[in-house]
Amino acid sequence: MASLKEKLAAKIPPMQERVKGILKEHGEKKLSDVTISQSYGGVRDVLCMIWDTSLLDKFEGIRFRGFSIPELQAKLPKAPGGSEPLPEGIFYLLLTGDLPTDADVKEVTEEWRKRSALPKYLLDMMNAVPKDTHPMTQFSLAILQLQKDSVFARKYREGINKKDYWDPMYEDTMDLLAKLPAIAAYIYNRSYKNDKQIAPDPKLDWGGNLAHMLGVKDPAFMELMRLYLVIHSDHEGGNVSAHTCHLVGSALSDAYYSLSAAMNGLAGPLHGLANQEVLRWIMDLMKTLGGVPTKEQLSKHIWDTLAGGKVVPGYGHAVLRKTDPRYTAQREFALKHMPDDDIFKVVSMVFEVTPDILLKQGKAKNPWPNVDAHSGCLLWHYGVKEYDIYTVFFGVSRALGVLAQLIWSRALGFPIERPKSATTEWVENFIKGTAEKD
Ligand code: HAX
Repeated sequence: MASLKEKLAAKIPPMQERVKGILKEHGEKKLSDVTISQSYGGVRDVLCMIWDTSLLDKFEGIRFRGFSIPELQAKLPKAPGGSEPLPEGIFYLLLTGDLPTDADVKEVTEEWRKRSALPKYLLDMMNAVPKDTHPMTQFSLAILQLQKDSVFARKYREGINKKDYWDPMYEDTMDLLAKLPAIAAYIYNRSYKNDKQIAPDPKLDWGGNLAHMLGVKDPAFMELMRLYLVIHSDHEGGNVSAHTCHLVGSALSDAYYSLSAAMNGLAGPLHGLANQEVLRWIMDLMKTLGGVPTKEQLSKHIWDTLAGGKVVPGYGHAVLRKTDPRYTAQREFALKHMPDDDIFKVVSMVFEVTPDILLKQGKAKNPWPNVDAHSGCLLWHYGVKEYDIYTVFFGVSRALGVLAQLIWSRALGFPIERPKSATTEWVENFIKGTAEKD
């Protein structure tokens, strides 16, 4: 059986030819025009980058290499006795475009297990960081520290031919992904569990091991972490974490620099940090109102949030215009495993009440919940109650997608990114028809 790396190597030349052909025959065709509002307004809807691992439809939601979340739940291999897909399988799919077999997934689990030990220099650095440093800062620092061992950076120094860039990028990706669950668990146990670290279980898969190292014994939590790590893995290329990884990598910064930078973007409250913000907002609400609120109390709380000039965390999206299927997958998990949980009841009530209020307010283009509206309540239910850690789990998952694409970006020889900018004065002159063009 060919290894994952051999399969990938075989897929690269035909894909390079495909892209070369597109560029040769159709390179001058326009994908997008850009308006002044788009330039000032976060470049919304400007189709100008290539991201092969996944694609987002504003009404249907994400497809990973063409597969929806329910399709992945049906088709990706599972842990023995489990019913949720294994994250190793989504990585295999994102990287190769092929659905893996059980044996393919086993190979990835083995490969990551072999590379998973955290070096002493990393632990020394992590132990020097104040424990009350936000977990996302600790996570980004740890990834950056590992850059010392980048195969790509070493090979580049040694003068590697650019046609081979993908190979050391693959090695860095595998080394890094292998270590992320242990890094996340180390941060959690050090910051919140008196440094009581839990060794990985060599019999477990990547996601199961993260659950195990967090010290939660319930087998349903392992299933939750597997699902969580699959659904957060990729969301096409324009979101802040994916685009940051892509941009930094385009300077031939290695996987460590690129992912660490991506995590700093994920740590923003309008992006991945929204998952902790949702739970903080719900806990504040339950504390103020003494438990599960009535719909009237909840509506008032939402209106108060909006009146305070704040966003309702977990609602809205820059692309999506319907309920996020990642939200739906988590809701289904909750309905199956914890239908009577009080926080789940509140999350469900927020879902009933918020869209109408956002529509009435008339500002948000999408009043529906996104992925972050649900994840916190699931983690809390199984005892992971320190919500500042939640975005770290998102980061462990997001690494799967952005690094798979990073390997492809080097395989396809994507150049350094350098969009053109303008000054406001230039825009004013452009409107008057007097701007100089270069
Ligand atoms: N609550 C209140 N107001 C909201 C809102 C919400 N949930 N979502 C959007 N709006 C407001 C915007 O702040 C904006 O207001 P101003 O005109 O005063 O600036 C207006 O509605 C138009 O915004 P939009 O075009 O609908 O949304 P954007 O594309 O600019 O932003 C965001 C998309 C996701 C950042 C936005 O919906 C938001 O802030 N949501 C809450 C935070 C959140 O859940 N983030 C996670 C998103 C998913 C993700 O990336 N996960 O990692």
